[in-house]
Amino acid sequence: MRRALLLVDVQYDFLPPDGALAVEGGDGILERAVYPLLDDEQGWDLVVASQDFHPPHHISFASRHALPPFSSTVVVRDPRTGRDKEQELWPDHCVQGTRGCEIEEGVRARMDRLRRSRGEGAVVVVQKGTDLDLDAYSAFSPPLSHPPSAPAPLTQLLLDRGIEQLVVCGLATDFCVRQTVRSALSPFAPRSPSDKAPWEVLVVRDGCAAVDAKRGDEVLRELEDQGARVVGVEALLRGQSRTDEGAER
Ligand code: VGL
Ligand code: ZN
Repeated sequence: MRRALLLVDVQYDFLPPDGALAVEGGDGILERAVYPLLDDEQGWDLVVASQDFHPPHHISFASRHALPPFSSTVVVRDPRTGRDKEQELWPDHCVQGTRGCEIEEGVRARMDRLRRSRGEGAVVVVQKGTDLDLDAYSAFSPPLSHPPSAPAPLTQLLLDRGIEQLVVCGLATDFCVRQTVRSALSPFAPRSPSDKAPWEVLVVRDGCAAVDAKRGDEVLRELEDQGARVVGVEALLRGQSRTDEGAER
């Protein structure tokens, strides 16, 4: 079975101690789940890391609207649909070229090691939220410049590599992980919403951390209801989630 690991937004701005939008317990997922999953022995056919990658004055920054972060939302026009929508407001975060935008160095070092041992194409970084006036929580969200009729770049990558199981972990459970998993479960929506994903989607319970911990637990239940499998990292590392292998190795 061809398997891919998808690391969502493991960037300094989402990590304690000094990320602009630090997720409580976000640093705990590194040693517990992310680093062990990036061990060469895990044998991923593909590792993808998403990177929240905003220009200065991004639409999701409270500062742009002269409002306080977290406390409120604003109604903005979605440049894709032309319709109004609610936009959550965040502190300035993951601004292109800043340290906060960088993928955490332990993750980067392990991705570099995998590139050396398995080839350049074995590790791919996908940037999102790059359009000034459009936010993107999902790693599958294409930039505005992408042809609307074409599959999202990440969907196309997973199809090209023949991926059959996608394992997701990262930050934050209640925002970017949630939307990424929802996209992964319906990769052809809204064009062909009934076309099922050609891959199984697993979410690593203890490989994620939420902005709001209680909400994070609700989100995991929601994702399970929608067809994702929620697994613990221990079982995953032991290979018990590889449906084409014996339970024990
Ligand atoms: C995220 C808020 C704003 C995330 C990104 O990675 O979950 N949250 N931008
Ligand atoms: Zn963001």
